[in-house]
Amino acid sequence: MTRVSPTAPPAQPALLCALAGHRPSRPPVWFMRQAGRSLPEYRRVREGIAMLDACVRPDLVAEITCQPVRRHDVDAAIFFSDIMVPLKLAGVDVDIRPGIGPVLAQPPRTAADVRALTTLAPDGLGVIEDAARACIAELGDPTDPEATPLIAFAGAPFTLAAYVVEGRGTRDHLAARTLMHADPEAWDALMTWAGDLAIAFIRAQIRGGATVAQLFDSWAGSLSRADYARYCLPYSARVFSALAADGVPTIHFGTGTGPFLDLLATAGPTCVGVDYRLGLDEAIDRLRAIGRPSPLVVQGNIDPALLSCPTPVLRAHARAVVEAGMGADGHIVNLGHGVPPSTDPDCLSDLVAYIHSLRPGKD
Ligand code: 1CP
Repeated sequence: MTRVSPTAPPAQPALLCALAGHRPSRPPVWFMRQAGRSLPEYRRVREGIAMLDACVRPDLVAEITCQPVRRHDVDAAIFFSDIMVPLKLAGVDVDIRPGIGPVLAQPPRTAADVRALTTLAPDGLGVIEDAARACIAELGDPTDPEATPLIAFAGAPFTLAAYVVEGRGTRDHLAARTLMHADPEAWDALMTWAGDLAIAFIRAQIRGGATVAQLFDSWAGSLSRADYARYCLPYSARVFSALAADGVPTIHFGTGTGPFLDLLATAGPTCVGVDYRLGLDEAIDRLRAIGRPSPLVVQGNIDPALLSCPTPVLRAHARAVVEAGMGADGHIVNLGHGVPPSTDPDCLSDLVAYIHSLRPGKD
């Protein structure tokens, strides 16, 4: 297959350059879950404000979104929100409890419950758009090559549906996996609805100025390849096809999805996020073999556990990840999952500076 020429990348932020399959002058890097619990300035501004209340305050969202950009010099901001926000805006009684995570007051128990739920549409997306616009006021106009791009995100249909059916995060998502087989019709309605919420939530962020979108399928790793292919992939593919029509480059990340990484690519994103369990070189080989995405753009996959290792150990690992990324057309450096809350923020700043100092392939 044709490889995209690494020469003469257009004048645009490093993140967008990599997403177009080019090699910017320095490797772009950002961290999943960079905005949040690892930062003392985050804990300070969130004091006494419930998570889902914080997500509908544009001033606070913009402040928290920009904190890691100011502190770490990362190449992208991720919109501060949560995958549960579109559910909340649709009127679902959901709360995010400290130390637990999302909890639904009344998870649907019958096919009729599912049907009633899927008639709900998000209301108040204007606040999300306003919040994204407030982020852009600090990050810079998206047409400016010096601006820091804002990444929109949403939970993928399966991860949203799993929370809805289970009522909270679980390890094996038993009830969700039961429903897809026991009542494929109810499952189809639930997944189509979850996809619509994801599209609406991301589009509101794009209207406010986000120029990239990432879909998080955090729980997809609990599925077999066959179940993912039949009961999840078509719904995620629908989200990517809607966003492609909007002309926004997209990233598809799933935790523990190494065994079916090719299917994540088949869903149609611009870039595939690789979690820390799979070697980046192996991931690239597998994606090359199927010719998707084209150009081949990957994101990842520094093991978050190494953030607590001595600096030389972390740097050697980060360097190996950057070198492995040279096998793709474009590479966005990131973690292979989110920043652990206990991470020393200085370690992240140091890691960004180190990655920016690397000229992959040269000494
Ligand atoms: O009070 C707090 O500080 C709550 C902690 C917190 C934060 C900071 C939650 C609750 N959500 C968030 C922000 C968040 N969540 C962001 C924006 C910030 C950033 O990434 O920098 C994003 C993208 C998410 C996405 C998210 N929420 C995912 C997908 C990503 C992943 O880590 O796999 C998932 C699964 C959630 C649900 C959720 N929300 C919060 C928690 C603690 C959880 C996970 C709970 C569980 O494991 O069941």
